[in-house]
Amino acid sequence: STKSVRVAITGAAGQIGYAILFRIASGQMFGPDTAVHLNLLELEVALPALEGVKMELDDCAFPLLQSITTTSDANVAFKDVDWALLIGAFPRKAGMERKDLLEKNAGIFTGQGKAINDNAKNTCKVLVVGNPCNTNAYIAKSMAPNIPARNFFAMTMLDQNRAVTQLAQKANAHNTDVSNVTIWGNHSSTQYPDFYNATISGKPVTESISDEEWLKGDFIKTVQQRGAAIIKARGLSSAASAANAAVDTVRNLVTPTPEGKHFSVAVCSDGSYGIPEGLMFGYPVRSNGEEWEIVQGISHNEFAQEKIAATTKELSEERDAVQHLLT
Ligand code: NAX
Repeated sequence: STKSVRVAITGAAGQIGYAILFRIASGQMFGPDTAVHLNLLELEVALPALEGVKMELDDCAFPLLQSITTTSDANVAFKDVDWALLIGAFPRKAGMERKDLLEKNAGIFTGQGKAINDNAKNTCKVLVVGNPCNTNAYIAKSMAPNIPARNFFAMTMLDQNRAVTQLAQKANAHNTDVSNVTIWGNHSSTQYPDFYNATISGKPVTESISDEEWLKGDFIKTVQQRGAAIIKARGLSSAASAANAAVDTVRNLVTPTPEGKHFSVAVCSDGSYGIPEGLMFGYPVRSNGEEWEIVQGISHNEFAQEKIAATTKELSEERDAVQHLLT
């Protein structure tokens, strides 16, 4: 018998949903030997559109795709799932304060955290993409005591991929030459894309790119503001690249990480690098295909320490803003 995985995807009729479902169903997320069951959750108003997406999935006749469930009931969507990809979220509207955005989304992620707790396998893994993704993951984790805290993740891989390509282009290298770029902290404009500990063709980035002012300035700013630049150019936020990063994140977690390499994902802090325990913090992580660990022993200069302090402060404030809702 072949292996199979049951995956819930929320916001499945949205932009990222439209880009990710076909990649999951084709085997790009769980590999060519794993059959896939899709549990698709949407708001009731989006169920007709979701039906159209289901028709297109049917029309691909994917060999690995075993079943498609569409629903607006979170208890149905998370029933017996091995993975939950939480993509649907309340979008930021013009004039909305960050606090309003946090509270709007807290409503969604407390409910989904409970529904995961009550219905998913207790080995379920949860990747949050919907923004603010670190704190949404913190909320879902807090509401799901039956699921180990280490099974919750928030996505910083799109930021890593953006950073890798910026470094490669600057150094006239290929993106496969760039390794071990870590996105520290929040998936937000306070993130710290760590170039000091990254390498190009096995050597420190600063050997290939001597312009350290560019690295400390425009490079970081470009990565931090890439989302806004995409919106400006396309009129819509990043979708295919976000879906690609979610595929990368899950693959990185379910595949042994090559020796000497690591990748970026936000996980529940155990206090590593002085970050408050429990925060969903972007770290360098390695996996053995089953379990993951935070890479230890990376050193940070004063510049990096300041950046990490700023993103830690922002995440602590986000946590404090939603804490009263987690009962
Ligand atoms: P869309 O607005 O295209 O799609 C979101 C979908 O979620 C909609 O179809 C909506 O009906 C659905 N939805 C809303 N509330 C729901 C709920 N309670 N249950 C189920 N479905 C619900 O957004 P899209 O472009 O797909 O982006 C989705 C989220 O990803 C946004 O929050 C966005 O900010 C976030 N992103 C996160 C990124 C990251 O790197 N972590 C990058 C890309 C993206 O910006």
